[in-house]
Amino acid sequence: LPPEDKADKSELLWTLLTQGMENMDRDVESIQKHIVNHCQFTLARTQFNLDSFGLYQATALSIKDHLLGMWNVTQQTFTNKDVKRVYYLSLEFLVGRALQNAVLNLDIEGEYSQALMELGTDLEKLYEEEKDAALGNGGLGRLAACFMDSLATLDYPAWGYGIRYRYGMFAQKIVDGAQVEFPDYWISYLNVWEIPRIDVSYSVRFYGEVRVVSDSPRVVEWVGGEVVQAVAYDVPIPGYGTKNCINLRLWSAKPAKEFDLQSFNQGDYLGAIEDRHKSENISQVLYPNDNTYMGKELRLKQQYFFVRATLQDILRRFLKRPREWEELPDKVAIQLNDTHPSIGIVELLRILVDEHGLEFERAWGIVVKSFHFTNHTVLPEALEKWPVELLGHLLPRHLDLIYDINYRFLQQVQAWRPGDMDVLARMSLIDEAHPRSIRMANLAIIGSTHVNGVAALHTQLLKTTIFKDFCEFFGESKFQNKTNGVTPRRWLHQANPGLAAVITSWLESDAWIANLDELAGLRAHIDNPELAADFARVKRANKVRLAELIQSTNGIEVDPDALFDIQVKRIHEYKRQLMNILAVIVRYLAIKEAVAGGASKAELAAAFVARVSIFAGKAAPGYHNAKRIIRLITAVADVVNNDPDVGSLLKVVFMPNYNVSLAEVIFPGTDLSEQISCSGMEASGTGVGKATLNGALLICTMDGASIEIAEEIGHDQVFVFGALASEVDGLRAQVQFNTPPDCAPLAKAKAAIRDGTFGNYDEFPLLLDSFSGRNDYYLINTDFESYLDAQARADAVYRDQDAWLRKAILSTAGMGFFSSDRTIRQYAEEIWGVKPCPRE
Ligand code: OAK
Repeated sequence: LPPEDKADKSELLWTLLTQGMENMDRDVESIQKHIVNHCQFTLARTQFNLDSFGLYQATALSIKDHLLGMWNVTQQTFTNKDVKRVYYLSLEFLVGRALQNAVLNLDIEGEYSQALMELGTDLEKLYEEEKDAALGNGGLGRLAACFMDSLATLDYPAWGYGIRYRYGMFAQKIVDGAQVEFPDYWISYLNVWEIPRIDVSYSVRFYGEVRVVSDSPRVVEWVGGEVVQAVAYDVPIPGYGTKNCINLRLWSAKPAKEFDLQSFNQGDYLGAIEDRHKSENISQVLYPNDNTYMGKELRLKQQYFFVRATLQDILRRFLKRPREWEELPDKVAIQLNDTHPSIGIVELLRILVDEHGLEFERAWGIVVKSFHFTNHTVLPEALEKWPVELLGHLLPRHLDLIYDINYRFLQQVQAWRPGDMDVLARMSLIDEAHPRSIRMANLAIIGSTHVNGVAALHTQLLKTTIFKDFCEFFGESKFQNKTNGVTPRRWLHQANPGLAAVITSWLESDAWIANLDELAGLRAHIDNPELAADFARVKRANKVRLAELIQSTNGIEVDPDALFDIQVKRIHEYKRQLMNILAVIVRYLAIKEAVAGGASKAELAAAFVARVSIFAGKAAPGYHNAKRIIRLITAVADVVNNDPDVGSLLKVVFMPNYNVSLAEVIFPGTDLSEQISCSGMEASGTGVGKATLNGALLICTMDGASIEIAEEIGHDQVFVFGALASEVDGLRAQVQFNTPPDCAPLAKAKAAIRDGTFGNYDEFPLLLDSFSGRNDYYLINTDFESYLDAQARADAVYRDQDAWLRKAILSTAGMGFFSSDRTIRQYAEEIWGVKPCPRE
């Protein structure tokens, strides 16, 4: 420890702090005392008012104390060794619950379980008391959370940075069959996991004007406007099998002191209070859009607020020792999780030029070397483009700098392709179409050293379509692939203890938890019927658990022996939940026809595999067609589930409020996982990894990560269908100019919707129109028959349970590559240049 820190502390304080940094007692009695202490002294509860939630809080607080001991030493180690750190900047972290994750990562579940049992409660019950931390929408946010787990587990010197939204992802209720949104006030009670750092706070300016201080050399300053404070809240992130514990720093907006003072001095007491509210608005709510961009000023405010605070924090840490600015990229790698934090590129440039007086070119060189950028979508509607006027009003100095960056960049482009005005227009940071806007992806590309996609096909598409010009200009080496992964700790070890135990016993080791490649060892036992029996037993138990949850949330009774066919993810047209429910309608109509034709029970059972079609997912509140799809699913469910002709041959379930905790119950109980996006449109998909890891079979298009998963587990294990990404453009042109008629089964399904079989809702004609004929942008008609065929193949295999189980085992066994540990190692080695830094 640096001796100067010691100077102002007494010897006793110094010694006690040093001893107290870690090694909390892990025996049952100490744990009990620790928990009870928190009940009494942190929560001020007595034996008369201590409920389960209080006990959960006290238990979590005691676990947090363990984490903080580890956290302190970890951070001190990073500082002492002066290592290069990676900073993961993300507007979203979809973490979910933390207690069980921490208990398992610390390998202390046995002790806590016993300690609580003796105190008269059940640890598992306390897990359920925790509210999900839902600071994210879907794939991108959950990926960030998996990455934090892997970064900690692999001992990387990493920090996550995000926003502490007061309202996370909205809670979804289904009212009269339709989605209704409710606010998710997740920190209404004490959030036990966070440490407020009132002393770590930075000011953030908005609006105002740029003043020229001197012309030569040119010096400007940004003054006036509004100033708010960003206050840090730290969340410790434990790794598995390591004593390292890293930090997730979330910023909360508070009124700035100067700002308040001014109002108070003017005697405007109430006005000042109002202004307090205004500034706190910034971190109030997570924007609930997934894969779409909403050009709202408050969202840009959030983005700038976030990067301004984060960069000040990063630079403060960097400047703790005397350094040259050129060393910044040797000590700091900043990863941008999509373009959402990309205004940070301009902010760092501004800090270096305006606040530290660096010459532009020198500063720009340092900036580019420090940043790296991940793209998560090729959907045009998701690419961020901020209107010039809006950005210039909110961040006037940044707009100047964007023009400067663009001017210099376009000169290079011009030299590269003299006279090619089209390429200049395409690569410019400014889209000249009305209203003129800033293309944040272009900014992120030219302001970063590396750009990556999240699956092989996606990266290929980036290089050949939306980022083609840039790839040719900068060369291929700037563009990398980093196929997504998921953390095996949460998605197998925690979510599926039954399967985890089976795997550990067959591999005679639990090394797979930290090294998922070990799963391949299951293949050696593939012909052993006892392994199949173990898999079958665990899957059935997980399906029973899921069936009980369906019974309690939806009031629908489902048969655990039926095939559980599951599509859980955000509702989006490109993901084609609509195609899924249309195929369910086809199945329903076929059952009805068979019954009408006089089929006996036995004949029905021979003709149809009993299925439960399960859906879950949220629609963005303003995304009308997504909401109509939910409406259709619930309408079909109402009819099918109450039709005595159908019985248990088919059930349809829409589970409300899909979130991380629900996913932890759903994936282990999945038989068949639907990954049926229109090819080329799902960048990667991560639910696919979670389901397959848990021994689900895959019905999928050749899209995103499914392609690589099929490769790893063997194409034979997967039910593939549909057009290839390379065929999609041609097929769309065909739909446009030579529209084919609906295939017969699709026509039938549509007719049933139209004739009111599932009720007469205003929504349905609009929904039908949205994908009929020339409007079929997502190629539902094109892929429909091949989808039905894949479903029939799945049914056939399900009838042969031995064959099914063999595929399920091979699916799990082939998932080693899709651990987020592998992904993170690749980022660390191929992009960031950071090395593991285990604690001293
Ligand atoms: C969200 C907002 C804007 C842009 C993209 C997203 C997003 O969540 N994209 C998703 O990212 C996941 C993680 O990389 C991918 O697995 C999904 O395919 C992609 O849709």
